[in-house]
Amino acid sequence: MTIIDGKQLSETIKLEIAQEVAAIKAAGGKIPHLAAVLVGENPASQAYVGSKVRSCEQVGFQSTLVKRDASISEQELLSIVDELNQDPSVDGFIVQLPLPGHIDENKVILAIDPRKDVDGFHPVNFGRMAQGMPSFVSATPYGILQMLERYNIPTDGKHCVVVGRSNIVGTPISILLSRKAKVGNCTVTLTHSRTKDLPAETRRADILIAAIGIPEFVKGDWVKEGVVVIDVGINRIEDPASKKGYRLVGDVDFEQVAPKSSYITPVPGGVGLMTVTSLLMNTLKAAKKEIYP
Ligand code: BQF
Repeated sequence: MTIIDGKQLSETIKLEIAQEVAAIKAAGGKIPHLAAVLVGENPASQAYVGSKVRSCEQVGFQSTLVKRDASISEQELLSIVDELNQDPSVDGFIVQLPLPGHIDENKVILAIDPRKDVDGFHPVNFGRMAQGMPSFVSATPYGILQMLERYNIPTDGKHCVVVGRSNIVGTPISILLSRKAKVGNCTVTLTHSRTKDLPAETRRADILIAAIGIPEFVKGDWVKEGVVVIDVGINRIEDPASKKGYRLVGDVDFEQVAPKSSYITPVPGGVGLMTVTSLLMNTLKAAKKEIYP
C-alpha cells in the first residue's frame, strides 16, 4: 500500500512553478497575478482563500484578496467580477464558493471571463474540457489527474467508479477519465444518491473516486483488494482532543480501506492540497495565455 503524498507532490509542483516565475521575472516579464473574491465569514472559506494567497506568495505570484461583507448584493458582486474581467493586471481570478443564499452562484460564474476563469467553472471551460479542447480544468479534477500521472498509476482500460455527481468534482472527473488521453481511457461508472446497490458498484472499481461529502462513508468491504482510492472528502468532525475542536476526515474510512488499497490519498494532506496547487498551475497558464492565446 502506497500513500499518495499530496503535500510532497504539491511542493514539487510549486517548485516547478516558482522556477518558471523566476525565469519570467529574469526576462523582464509580468509576474502572474491571481485575485480571489471572498464574501462573508465562513471559516472554511476563509481558510481556503488564506491558503491560496499563501501559496501564491510561495511561488512568487502577485495576489489580491477582495473581501466583502455577506450582505453584498448580487449586482455589487457582479460589478466586482466585471472589474476583474477588465483589469489587465489580473491574469486569473476566483470567486470563493459557497456564496450567501441570496446570490445566484451560476449567475456569478457566467459573468466571469472564461479566459480568466482559473477555477474552470464557466460552462465555456467545462464544455471545452468535455470536448478535449484546451481549457481551464477545475482545480480538484486537475489535481487528481496530476496525482495519477505523477505516481505512474495506469488508467488505460481500468474500471473507475466515481461516487458523487457535483459540477465541480464528480461530473468533470468522470468525463476526463473516460476521455482518450494520457491519463484517461477508463471505463467510468458515475454513482450518486439514487444508485441502487452502491457497495456492489464500488467493489467493481480498479480506481475509486469518493466525492460525496459524507465522513468515512466508504467502508472496507466496499472495495476490492488492490484498489486505487482517491478521497476527495474534506469533512470537519468534532474532536474535543484537538485544539481547534475538530479534525478533518475524508469520505473514505481510511483505517478500513487503506490495507486493501494499492494506492490511497490521505485526508488531510491529499487531494485538498493538490486542489490549491492546481489553481496555481491554471493561473500560470492564464498568465502565459496557454489556453486562450
Ligand atoms: C488538506 C473546498 C468544499 C467546498 C469548497 C488542503 C484544502 C483542503 C484540505 C483546500 C475546498 C477543499 C477548497 C487540505 C480548497 C480543498 O490538507 O486536506 C487544502 O484549501 N481546498 C475550496 O477552495 O473550496 C471548497 C471544499
